[in-house]
Amino acid sequence: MPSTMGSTSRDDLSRAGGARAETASGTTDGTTAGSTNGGTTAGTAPPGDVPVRLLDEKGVRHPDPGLDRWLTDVDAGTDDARGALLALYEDMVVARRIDAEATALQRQGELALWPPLQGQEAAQVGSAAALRDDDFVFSSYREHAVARRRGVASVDLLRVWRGVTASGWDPYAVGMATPQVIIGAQALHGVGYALGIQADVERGVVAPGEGGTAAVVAYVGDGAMSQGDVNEAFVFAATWQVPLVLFCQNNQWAISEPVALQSAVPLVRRAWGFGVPGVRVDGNDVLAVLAVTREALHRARTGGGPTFVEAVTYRMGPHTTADDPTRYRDASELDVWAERDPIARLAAYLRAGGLLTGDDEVRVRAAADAVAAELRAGVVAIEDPPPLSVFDHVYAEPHPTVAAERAEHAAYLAGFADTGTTTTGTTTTDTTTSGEGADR
Ligand SMILES: Cc1ncc(C[n+]2csc(CCOP(=O)(O)OP(=O)(O)O)c2C)c(N)n1
Ligand SMILES: [Mg+2]
Repeated sequence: MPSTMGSTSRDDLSRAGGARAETASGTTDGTTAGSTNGGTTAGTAPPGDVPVRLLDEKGVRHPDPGLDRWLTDVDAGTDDARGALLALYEDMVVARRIDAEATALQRQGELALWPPLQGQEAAQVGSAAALRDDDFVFSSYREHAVARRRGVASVDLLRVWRGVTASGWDPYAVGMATPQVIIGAQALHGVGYALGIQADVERGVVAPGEGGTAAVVAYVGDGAMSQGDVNEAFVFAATWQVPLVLFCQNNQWAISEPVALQSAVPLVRRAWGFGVPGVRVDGNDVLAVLAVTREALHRARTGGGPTFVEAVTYRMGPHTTADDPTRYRDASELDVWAERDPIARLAAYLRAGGLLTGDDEVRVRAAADAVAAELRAGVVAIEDPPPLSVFDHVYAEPHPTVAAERAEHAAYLAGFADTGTTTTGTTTTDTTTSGEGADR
């Protein structure tokens, strides 16, 4: 095989990815506001490839009967409606502030790693705002704003990334599983949970609430769409018609691989091939995201089965703090997407309607700074767990291999210690310092 073949075609695709990133949101010509799908976001025919949108890049609101009917609360023009809109704005600002603080904490050695969400605030806040308390979320590692909206305390968002625990929160307390790092696995977990909801209702274990049953949202990335797990999840979800929303944040990149490498067609078209209705939405428009997610959840709750949402957005930062995106993407791409910033867009809309005053902006900024300060103080105060506690929860029951590895590591650690007391795990009682392993 010619040795240049792979790299040549890969470069071509990379460029295609850049071009697609430029056109994917369809926001350059200003013609795409509103639904392109006859007023319904996921009907019987495949939707267009142009994302549906309610707020254009300048923050101008374009009416759309098909989507507007899901937004009567935020459109009502009442104090409550203004409060709801400001809450969306504040959640996005605070999410970005937490993200910046976490990135700084990683740079200062307080976190091992951090996957930034900057640019994806509208996709996350808008979709999470559509959820009920009894719904359940399965996410990847980047959905910090979703977790916060579910009720996860800010400092708990960072525990895993400090390397001190396997889960920063109790999934059942907030209705959101521990973030998944195995790409796409959470799509199958979501299908399984949704099957459980279905079974509980069918057997009368749980009665549907007002507006229908609980539902599941599983968040995946554009890269995850190439994983077997996600494709299997589509098959099961469609076959069993489970109450699931598969929410894809197409942020244009899977680490250094552009979305054009994952799919020759818009990702949303894949869903229809599985028999799952799909909608492509401007992921930087929080109102459109809220509307399409509400519609999808309504379908799920009322026996209409799964829906796929492709939220077209952009990862403004690196994949993680261990990544350097300047090695694989043009700075010009960032300029294009900066013009589509989700927070600036909502702010422009609110300001134009007199819904966001200067005082409001000062208050929101102060609230975000307070969250960041509390976060920093909380994170640096986290104590390291005993090193051997890493073995405690590998299996629920004792396991000989884990026990052997644990003993070996205890002996190794003892070689460094004056006393054995600092190296013991939470379940060990052996604090002796035999000196064994000191020469390893
Ligand atoms: C099964 C599996 N394969 C590969 C990886 C390595 N990996 C980590 S993140 C990532 C890219 C994921 O991209 P995408 O799904 O678009 O999500 P994003 O990071 O953009 O949010 C890969 C390949 C992994 N974690 N799991
Ligand atoms: Mg991606």
